[in-house]
Amino acid sequence: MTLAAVGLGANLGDAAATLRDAIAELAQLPETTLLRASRLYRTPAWGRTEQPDFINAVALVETDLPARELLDALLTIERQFGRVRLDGERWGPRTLDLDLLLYGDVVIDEPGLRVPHPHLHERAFALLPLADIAPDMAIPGIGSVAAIAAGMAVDGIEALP
Ligand code: PH2
Ligand code: MG
Ligand code: MG
Repeated sequence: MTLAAVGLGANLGDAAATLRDAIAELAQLPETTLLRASRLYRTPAWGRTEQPDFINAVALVETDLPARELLDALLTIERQFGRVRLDGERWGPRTLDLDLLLYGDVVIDEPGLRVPHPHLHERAFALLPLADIAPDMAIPGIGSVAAIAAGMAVDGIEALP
């Protein structure tokens, strides 16, 4: 069993409803138990700022799926929710984005699969919800989630009621 953190984000359509439904889908994954889900947060777009605010959350699962199979299952859920990937587009608006943020304390650097997520430690929109549900998890090579989250600027990020 491996503890894995999955980041959820959306900024097209009814993003909050999409995230709630996607969390329910994570609970249905084979060989996987959904342990906890964070609150939903409204977050200003990061990286490419001229797009609508995102809704973000993080889910914590326990899984027997290998990391690559878990990732493939996440991409399948993205497509179920209408995710379209445009050639060469990076950080654009999307109906649903599911990112494998952490897979235990495993470090993987393969084409299409990098864990820990390479930007996790610099993204408050992922770290804040992760700190809600797994403050003691380690980002391998960087530090504990709580310690990194405590040093982040959180301007403009707010938890939804
Ligand atoms: N995802 C991105 C790029 N920028 N900004 C916010 N606030 N939330 C996201 O989920 C997000 C982003 C690429 O995956
Ligand atoms: Mg992403
Ligand atoms: Mg992604």
